[in-house]
Amino acid sequence: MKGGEAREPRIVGDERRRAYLDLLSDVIYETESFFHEEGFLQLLPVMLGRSTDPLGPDPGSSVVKTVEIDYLGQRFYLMNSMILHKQLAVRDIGKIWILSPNVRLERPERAASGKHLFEFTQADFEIPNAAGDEVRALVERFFARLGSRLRGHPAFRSLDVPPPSFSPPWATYTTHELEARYGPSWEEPASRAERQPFWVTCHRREFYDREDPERPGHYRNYDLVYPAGFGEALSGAEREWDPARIRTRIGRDGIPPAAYEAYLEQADHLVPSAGAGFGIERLVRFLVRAPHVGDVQLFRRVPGETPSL
Ligand code: ASN
Repeated sequence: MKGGEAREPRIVGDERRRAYLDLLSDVIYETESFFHEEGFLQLLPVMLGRSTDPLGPDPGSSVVKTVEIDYLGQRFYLMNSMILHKQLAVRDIGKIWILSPNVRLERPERAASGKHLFEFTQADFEIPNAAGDEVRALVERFFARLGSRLRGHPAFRSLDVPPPSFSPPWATYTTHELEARYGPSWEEPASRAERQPFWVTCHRREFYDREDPERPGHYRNYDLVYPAGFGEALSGAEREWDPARIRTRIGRDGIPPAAYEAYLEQADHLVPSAGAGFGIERLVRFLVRAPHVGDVQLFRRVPGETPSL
């Protein structure tokens, strides 16, 4: 750089991105204070585990691979999510939550969705002996409180974006209803059609989501979807805790049991629980109406892009 030339704020970029980061910081603060007020114990994240979330079968998931690391003769996996650790932790601790960094090596085509990152942070929580209704009510309280706390945030004025106005309780649909209305790729059209976030229940996916014992083929899980085309906000479920059923589901999903040996060894000690996780970056992207979720990251982690550092 020649002397006297104006230095561009190369990492932050422009004023818009600075406003995104200001809001992000306050979203983290409000998330932390909400979970503390609700009596959750905050745990520090785990990044390497002997088992991690398989992220499938789930039509929404497209990871190329789970990162494996061999260290001192042991095999570790980089966290896709801390779901399995959450399930073990709730038994002894009670209500827990974690700001959990997740690495998900998505296919490059996923960049076009506007909502996929190969590294992001989720607010991940779990409640022992809870039902899905309790979790959904908690999430609605979170959004209502967040909306009122952030309404006067200067970022909305400087970005010329309307401040959030969340008015739960929100509509609930089943995946079957949405598939019938919009076809198998229902998420985007359904999200575009709604003005408030909405719940979608009954997805066929990972072994840790509970299958309804009274209605096989139906699942006691739920996603929250943002309106205006912003797509999935949160995913969660009542959990499967019966070790025999977990083994059957792992077999049915064609997942190599060796990657779940450590988890299965402890599966006899699982207790019923329910929880969920929501991506912090997706939440901020929705609040500021950013074109891509990577825009709210200081160091973008968009599939197929080369990061600055
Ligand atoms: N955090 C999610 C849950 O609690 C799992 C995930 O991120 N895949 O269900």
